[in-house]
Amino acid sequence: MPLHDPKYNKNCQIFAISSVKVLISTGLLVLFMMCAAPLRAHLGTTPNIKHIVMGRCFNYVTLVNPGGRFDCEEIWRAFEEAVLRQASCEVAAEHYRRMFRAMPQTGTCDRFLLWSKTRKLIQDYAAVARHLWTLEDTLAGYMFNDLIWCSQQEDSDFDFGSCPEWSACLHHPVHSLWRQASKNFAEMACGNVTVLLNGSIEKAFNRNSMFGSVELDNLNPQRVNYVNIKVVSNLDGPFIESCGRGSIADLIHILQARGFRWTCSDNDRILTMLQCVHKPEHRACRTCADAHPVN
Ligand code: DVN
Repeated sequence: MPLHDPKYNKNCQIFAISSVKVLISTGLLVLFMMCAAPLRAHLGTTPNIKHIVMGRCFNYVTLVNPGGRFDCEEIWRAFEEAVLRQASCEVAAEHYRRMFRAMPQTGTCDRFLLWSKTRKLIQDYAAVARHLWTLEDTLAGYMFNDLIWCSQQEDSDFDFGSCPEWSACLHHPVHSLWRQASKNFAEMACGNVTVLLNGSIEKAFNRNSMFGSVELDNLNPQRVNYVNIKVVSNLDGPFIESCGRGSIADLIHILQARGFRWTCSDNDRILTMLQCVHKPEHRACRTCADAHPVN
C-alpha cells in the first residue's frame, strides 16, 4: 500500500498504535513475570564468604564479646567440614555439631527475644532495647546472618553459581544451620522471653516457621518464667491478628498446655514509636501535645 495514500496513513496509524500497545503489554508482562518470580532468586554462595564469616568472628570476639574465648579458625574449619563435599541438599543440622561445639554460649535470663515475620522491626527494636538478645546477637547468628552457602558433592569448594531454595531440600545447608542455632538459642532461653509477631499478616504464628517449629518446641517451661508476646501491626494496617484473634490464640493455647505463663500485648508503645521513626507524620504518631495543642 503506497505511503501517501490517506487510507494507508489511517491504517498505518492504527497499526502503529496497536503495535505500541502490544509492546507495552509485552513489556509489562515480562516485568510482572520478573516481579512475580520468587523473591529469593537462585543465588549462589555469598561471594567472599570466608572473609566475611572470619571477619565477623574476629570482630565479635574482639569488640562485641571480648570475654568469649572462641577459636575463629577452628569454627571456620568445622563449618567447611560440615558443608563442603556434601550434596547441596544433604547438609543436616547434625553436620554442624563440631562447629557449634566450638562456639558454646549462654545467655542472660530475661533477655531472650524471639521473633517471626517481623524482620525489619526486630533490628530496630533490638537496637534500642539493648537489654534484649536475639539469635543474631549470638556468635553463630552474628557470623552467618544474611549469608547463603552450598556446595556440590564432587566439589571441594562452595558453589558460587547457584544454591537451591530451602523448599527444594530435605537438608538445606543454610536452613540446617539456622535450625540448629535456633534450637540451641531456645534451649538457652530463661526467665522472661519476649516474642515479636506480625499482626498485619495471616498466621502471625506459623507452625512451619523457625519460631513456630523449632524455638517454641525447645523452650523449657522449667527455665522460662513468662513468654511475653508482642503483636505489632503496620501503622496503616492491615490489622489482621491480635492477642485474642487468629493464630496468636493458637500459640497461647500451646503455651498454656505446656505449662508456660504468658502475657500478650498488641499495642506496645515502644514498638509504635519505633515505627513512627519512619513515619513521624502518621496520625498514630501524634503525641498528646500535638493532639491537644495548648492555645
Ligand atoms: O526467632 C527468630 C530467630 O531467633 C530464629 O530462630 O528464627 C526466628 C525467625 O524465623 P521465622 O520464625 O522463620 O521467621 P521468618 O520471618 O519467616 O524468617 C526469618 C528469616 O528467615 C527471614 O529473614 C526470612 O527471610 P525473608 O522472608 O525476610 O526474606 C528467612 N527465611 C524464611 N524462609 C526462608 C528464608 N530465607 C530463605 N528461604 C526461605 N524459604
